[in-house]
Amino acid sequence: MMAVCSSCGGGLAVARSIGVVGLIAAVSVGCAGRREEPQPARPDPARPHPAAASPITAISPPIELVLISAGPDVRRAFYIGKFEITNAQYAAFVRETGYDGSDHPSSKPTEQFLDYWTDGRYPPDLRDHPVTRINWHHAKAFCDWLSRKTGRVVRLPTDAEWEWAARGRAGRVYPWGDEWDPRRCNWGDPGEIDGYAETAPVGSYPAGATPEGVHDLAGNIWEWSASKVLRGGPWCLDAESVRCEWKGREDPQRADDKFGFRVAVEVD
Ligand SMILES: [Ca+2]
Repeated sequence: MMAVCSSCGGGLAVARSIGVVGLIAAVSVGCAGRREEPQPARPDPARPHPAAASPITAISPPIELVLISAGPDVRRAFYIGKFEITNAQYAAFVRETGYDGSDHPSSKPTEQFLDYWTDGRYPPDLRDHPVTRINWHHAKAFCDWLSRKTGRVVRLPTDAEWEWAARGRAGRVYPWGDEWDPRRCNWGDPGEIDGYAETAPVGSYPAGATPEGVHDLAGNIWEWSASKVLRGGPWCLDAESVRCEWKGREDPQRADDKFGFRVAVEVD
């Protein structure tokens, strides 16, 4: 099925991860979806308490991590980024390596790669916004660099890991619980409710975090997973499309202004 982003007119195939065929998402910007009064985030008793995980301090700003336990489809505990990777963090990679967005040593840079930056610098007001205009290869290149730099295994979360982190054992519909709340994430509202017409600084919705403290798993940007599936729904789609079970499928070489990522780190 195809969801059309009204901000760009482009199509993005979206599928429910639980095999229901024929679901059609309302996708226009400003589509309110179901609006209900906010509910408090419910702790998931089957999940561990938030665990202190050592942040990755090899770059600035450091990358904060949250420990996620093993689960039915995730055999080993892992760390996941508390936030999406920001422009400032991605800039540390570009600055140190001179990376130009070439997918492979022999290829040309992707035309859209960081095209909102100027001379290798991000717009100052977007410092803490998620980096966008990166394709799957650009996200992986950052992870590979950080693995070499830290000696830890830094990679994109698998599709299963992402979903487990977002939904927990309770199988939450949204990271915070089962009830839609238009103020707990950056979705297709043009900013009247959620405050942002496009990307929001990471961590802008603490009430939308999971019980373990992982932020922005609904909305803000589509996040590349290791399996090249996009998760989380971006700033331009409706409530239905930022549910934890939704997936986006795109060309891994496309660097859209709604595509970014967060890291996973293997537990030693
Ligand atoms: Ca919004």
